[in-house]
Amino acid sequence: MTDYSPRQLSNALQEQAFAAGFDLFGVTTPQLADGKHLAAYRKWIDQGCYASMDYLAQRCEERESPERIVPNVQSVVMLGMNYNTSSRDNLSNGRIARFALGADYHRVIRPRLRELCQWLKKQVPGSHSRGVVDTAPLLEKAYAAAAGLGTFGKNSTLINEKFGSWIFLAAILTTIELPQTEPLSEASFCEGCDACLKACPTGALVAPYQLDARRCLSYWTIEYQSEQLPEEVPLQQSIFGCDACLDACPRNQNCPTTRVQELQRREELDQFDSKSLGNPSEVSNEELEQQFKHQFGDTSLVRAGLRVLLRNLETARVE
Ligand code: B12
Ligand code: SF4
Ligand code: SF4
Repeated sequence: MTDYSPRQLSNALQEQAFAAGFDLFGVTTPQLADGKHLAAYRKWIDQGCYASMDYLAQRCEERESPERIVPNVQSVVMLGMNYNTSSRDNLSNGRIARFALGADYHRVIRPRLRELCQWLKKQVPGSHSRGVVDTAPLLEKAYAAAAGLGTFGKNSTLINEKFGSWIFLAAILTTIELPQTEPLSEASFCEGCDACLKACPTGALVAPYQLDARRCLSYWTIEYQSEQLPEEVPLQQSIFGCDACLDACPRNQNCPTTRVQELQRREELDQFDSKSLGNPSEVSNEELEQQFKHQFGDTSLVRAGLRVLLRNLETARVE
């Protein structure tokens, strides 16, 4: 066991995290000091804004108590990883959101979190830490704001002063007590601006800080799994995810690009279409699937799956 003070331990953990490719680090308490987040979440669920993402409604209570994720949790360490790639051009067959141009971020982040938890265990034997990225019922943006990683933008993303919205969030819940970092002042980023609300092609940002997933193209192109999209969904050029409200944000211009190798833009995505996987009239569905997994198996595209992507490609309007 290393004889660190809580402050030294926190500094050393930050160093480990930065060496592992994270760019932002902060610590907050398990109970959110700002009650509006949980209230807003409940309202969001009650109003049905989660669309068909039932897992968000099912584990509603757990979001109020991270104790249920890690018993006796004392600190929530929030981490941010810059995923910005060089500015995104239109792909030849539509648009893939920037977060999905490299490897699937879950694959990139999870092993790094595991290593950090192991490192913590070595420093404080008997402690327990768990890393989460999306999978646990945790309001990641609210915790990141509380830990001072950035503030909420009206587009509902967490925005950092240097990296803009182009950051993935992850958390380590730990039984170790670590000194907290300070939140930033809330309203500063968005004062006098509503560019994201104007840019959203579907009116999914129904009010500042409020996104209705039933209107959001990110939801329709990734999460909605049915054979056909409803006719009224204006896919425009989106084939996977949507960045319109991020691209429009003055905070998201000229941000540094990621230093994580796996998150670099994958060139083969520029040519992504059904033909790049093989001529559908010549190859079986099974071969097409295999080819898709072979080429894109480590990217986020597999979350939607080939069938949904082909549906989107067929529906998207390419200019
Ligand atoms: C479900 C989900 C979605 C859904 C719903 C999005 C949403 N805004 O909630 C869909 C599929 C649409 C989606 C889309 C995207 N997602 Co998503 N998604 C999630 C997930 C799994 C849960 C989010 C959640 O709990 N939403 C519930 C609602 C109630 O939360 P909310 O909209 O943020 O509402 C808060 C604010 O309204 C705030 N609030 C209320 N009133 C007020 C008033 C003021 C003044 C303020 C300041 C705040 C405030 O309180 C609410 C609760 O905190 C998180 C991971 C996680 N576990 O947190 C990733 C996450 C939010 N997604 C992420 C990403 C990258 C995206 C996309 C950019 C992907 C893309 N390009 O297509 C888009 C962005 C769309 C957008 N404008 O938000 C990142 C965001 C990183 C960041 N910098 O913020 C996350 C954190 C994943 C990660 N681990 O990095 N996503
Ligand atoms: S991701 Fe696209 S559809 Fe969803 S709120 Fe932002 S601009 Fe609107
Ligand atoms: S576009 Fe303007 S209002 Fe929207 S998040 Fe960015 S700064 Fe805030």
